[in-house]
Amino acid sequence: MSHQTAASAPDPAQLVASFKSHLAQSTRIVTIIGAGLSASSGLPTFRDVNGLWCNHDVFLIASPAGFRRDPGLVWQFYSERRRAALRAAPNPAHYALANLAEAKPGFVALSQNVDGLLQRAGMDAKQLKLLHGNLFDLSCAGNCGYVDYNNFVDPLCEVLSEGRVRSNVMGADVDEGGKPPKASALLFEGIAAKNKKILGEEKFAEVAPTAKDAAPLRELGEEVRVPEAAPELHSGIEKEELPQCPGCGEHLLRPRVVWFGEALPEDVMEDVDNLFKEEKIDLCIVLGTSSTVWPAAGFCEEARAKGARVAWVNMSAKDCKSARSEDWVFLGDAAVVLPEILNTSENEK
Ligand code: BV8
Ligand code: ZN
Repeated sequence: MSHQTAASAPDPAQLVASFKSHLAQSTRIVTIIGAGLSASSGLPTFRDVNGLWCNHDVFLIASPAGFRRDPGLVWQFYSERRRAALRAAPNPAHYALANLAEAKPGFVALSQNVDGLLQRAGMDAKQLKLLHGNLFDLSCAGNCGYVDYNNFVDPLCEVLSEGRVRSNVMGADVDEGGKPPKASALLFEGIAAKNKKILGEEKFAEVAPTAKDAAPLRELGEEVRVPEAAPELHSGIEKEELPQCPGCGEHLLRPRVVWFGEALPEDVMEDVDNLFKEEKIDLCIVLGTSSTVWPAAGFCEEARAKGARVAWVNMSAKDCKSARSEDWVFLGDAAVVLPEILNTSENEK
């Protein structure tokens, strides 16, 4: 773990000590949580997989439009993430936060994560605001009001059973080096479909693309996006094969998560607004997030406006975007950093 304030790199021990003494005096503490918290539990972040799943743009899949267009594909995406989260376990950072919440009644976690690991680490639900929903709650896609909380059934139906989903799942073939995923069969199909359309059947047969054709895509790194071709492809899963809403019997069930373009849960946003309306906030910990998705990306400045000192915990300095000289910046794995900086004597179980 390397520590620094934005300005100069003071002595690390001194930095941890100054953070711990401020933590000890703090009563109202807010932590803004992202996928980095669960990285050490083996769950890939959105960054790790380059924002791609089966070479589909995650932002397209995690959207109402994506669900209307191909609910089968979207359910494959979430079914895989449910399975991965069920198989994962909370890491020491989840427990350190649950302990802090128990020790500090004025602690609130604003989590963008939908994996359920903080709940499994025993964090009190009153102190945990799930900004983007929960993979294990299901609701009616037609909004008839039906909700199935804490549904841990896997697979939810035959068509979503393991192995029925295309070979590579979100981040499945990301090796530890964090290199972006290799071009999948889906991508090859996509390129093929595109070329067949452009060239026509006979000409295409001659020049069908090979793995070599897709190789350059991998080298391009971060800003790679799915080539036009892929969107044409369809999961081939019929609506009848997917989880149906038992409430109205007319619509599909959907994962009760917040998709891009959808508003955050009203009750949660009310709590968040009150949090930033009420009295002073002493400390804001920005944990394992790239601060790219709104409105969560704006909460740090709202906490700062309420007088909070800010501490950043992230693997990459680059993602401690609006860190200021007086902030604490702890660079490293959350599962290592948090237990160390949060274990002030009275917080110890
Ligand atoms: C809305 C649930 C309006 C589903 C998710 C203002 C400006 C620009 C755009 C917008 C704007 N306002 C709204 C938008 C649009 C959009 C948005 O923000 N787009 C972005 C892409 C620019 N926002 C929305 O659409 C929101 N809705 O605005 O509605 C509205 C209002 C009224 C009525 C109707 C509509 C809804 C956004 C929620 C989308 N759902 N998730 C699902 O999970 O599938 S977002 C999803 O992506 C996550 O929940 C999370 O929020 C985000 C990923 O971010 P991170 O968690 O930070 O993960 P990331 O991979 O990016 O980074 C990982 C970090 O961890 C890195 O920093 C890395 O360095 C670090 N790390 C890695 N390993 C470790 C580590 N750190 C420590 N230890 C480690 N081991
Ligand atoms: Zn319904």
